[in-house]
Amino acid sequence: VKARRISGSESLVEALRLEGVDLMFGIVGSAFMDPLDIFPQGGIRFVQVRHEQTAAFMADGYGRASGKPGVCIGQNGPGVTNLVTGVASAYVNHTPVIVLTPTVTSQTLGTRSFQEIEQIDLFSKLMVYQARVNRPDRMGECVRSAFRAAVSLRGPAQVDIPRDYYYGEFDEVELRPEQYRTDGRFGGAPEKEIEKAAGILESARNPVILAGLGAVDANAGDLIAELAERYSAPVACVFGHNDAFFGNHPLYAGPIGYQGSLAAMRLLKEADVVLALGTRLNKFGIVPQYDLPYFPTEAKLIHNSINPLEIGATCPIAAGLVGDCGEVVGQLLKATEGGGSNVDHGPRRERIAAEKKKWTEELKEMSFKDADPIYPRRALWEVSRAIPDSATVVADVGNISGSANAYFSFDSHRQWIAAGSLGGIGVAYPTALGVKLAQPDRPVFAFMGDGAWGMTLQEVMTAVTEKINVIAILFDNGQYGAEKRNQYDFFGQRYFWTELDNPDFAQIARDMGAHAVRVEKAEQIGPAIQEALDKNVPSVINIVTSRDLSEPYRRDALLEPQRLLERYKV
Ligand SMILES: Cc1ncc(C[n+]2csc(CCOP(=O)(O)OP(=O)(O)O)c2C)c(N)n1
Ligand SMILES: [Mg+2]
Repeated sequence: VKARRISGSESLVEALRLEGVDLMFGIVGSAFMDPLDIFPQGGIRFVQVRHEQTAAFMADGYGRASGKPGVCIGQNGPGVTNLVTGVASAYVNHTPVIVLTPTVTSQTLGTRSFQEIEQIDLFSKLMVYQARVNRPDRMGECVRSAFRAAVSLRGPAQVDIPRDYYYGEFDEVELRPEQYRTDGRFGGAPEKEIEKAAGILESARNPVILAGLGAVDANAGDLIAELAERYSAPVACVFGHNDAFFGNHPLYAGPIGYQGSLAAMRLLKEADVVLALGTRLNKFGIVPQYDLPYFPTEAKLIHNSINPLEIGATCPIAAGLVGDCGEVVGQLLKATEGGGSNVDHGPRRERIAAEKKKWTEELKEMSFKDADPIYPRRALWEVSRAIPDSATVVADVGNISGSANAYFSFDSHRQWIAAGSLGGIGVAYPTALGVKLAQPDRPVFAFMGDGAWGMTLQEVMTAVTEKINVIAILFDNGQYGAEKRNQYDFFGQRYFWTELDNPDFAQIARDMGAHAVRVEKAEQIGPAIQEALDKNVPSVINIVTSRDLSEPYRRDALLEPQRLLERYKV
């Protein structure tokens, strides 16, 4: 291949174009104005947000919804520090994201110049890869390395670019992704370990399968279904990954974890073998729910993760399977061919169906309580009935949006984008904007509380200008409910800094150009959602709920206050 004569900016844009990047999220800044000028010719649509935190969340949402890296950028200094929370989110979510951080000129690096901070140090614990371009002709190479890392190590990768390197010319060869990286998929586990795991599976009478992000990443749902059918094993989704298995499958048991499905947890509790697929079995995701300690400590655990550091890290294992979830399930299918005779299939399936039926009735009973305005769980129930099966849902952290866990199931992967392990409020709406750009043909909903909404509502302007038709479902209870719940449990119902004095959010959204309604009766929720779907424009449905609170996120991390000094006694 012949090299072509190219400038620094062109090298950057070409590297992105050849990766197939057609979207970038950020706010204009002089620090990258030169390449920005040629984004259109490079086929890159620059999506202009109102806060760089949104840009990073959008890149995470885009990455999670598409499997391809999202790309974000910010002005050196403040634009880059504004990216941090979204990047942290992508890091803990294992999302491939490219973070471009323009920096001060190479002549002034390290002189505490205007808008200079140590951007490499700043992100050192939040990236799977970092490179500072150290000469213009290495621009493209650094970008390619970032993609290689983001795709194969699953996380954010940073390219720090001194802003004088957009200029100057050099020769560069055109390289396509298949020439410098793989698609990031890894192989299966060693045969010896597979044999061991197969033997354990064969010995089981009540095996239960848990599925996590690895199943989504590997698109392994159908293979998992095949294995589940062989053993009539219920499949539960681990916390935060309700789309790791399919709601329309008879062996789907529901999600475990915070306010999840009691059917799934009761079935898991009596498992003699647990096959955990594509998950790290994070402790937070298996703490007791509804007063039920449900994780079976006596069961034999077969643990699969793509990351060897996660295997056996939280629960003792009987077998560990390092490898791609899809590959490993394929290996297990082969190794157990003709198996499954140890299980009483008929009674087992009846039991699973009965547990699911019982839980649906219990959930309905928990939801149908009279309140004025709407009881929060009633709102969740109505929303779950009104949104179409094809929808993707992005949920925030919060007492109400968190309790959405048990109300929604999905028939394909990448339809449930939870708040993620960082656990920040205000993630859902910006993440959903990125999700919608990755899945333009699906209706995309974002659930969040009024506290979360206060952090992100300015992005309705982004949705309107960029025509990103996300439907925001705002559960407005006039409080930081999840934290208020802790004050109820641990602080003698003294409520401090958890009250919110809200404006008319629907009116504000209309002023920003969105379709918005305020809903105060449960019966209005379904029609309001239908109307927003029909209009297909950026929409905000402000559901006013009562102040009733569901369970706290955790009871294990707070204690009764100790006040020894007179001054601090209540
Ligand atoms: C960025 C961030 N700040 C603060 C917190 C602590 N926090 C957790 S839940 C919560 C309250 C959420 O209130 P809201 O969004 O209104 O939802 P609700 O609990 O009322 O349903 C807060 C402040 C957090 N998780 N993330
Ligand atoms: Mg609230």
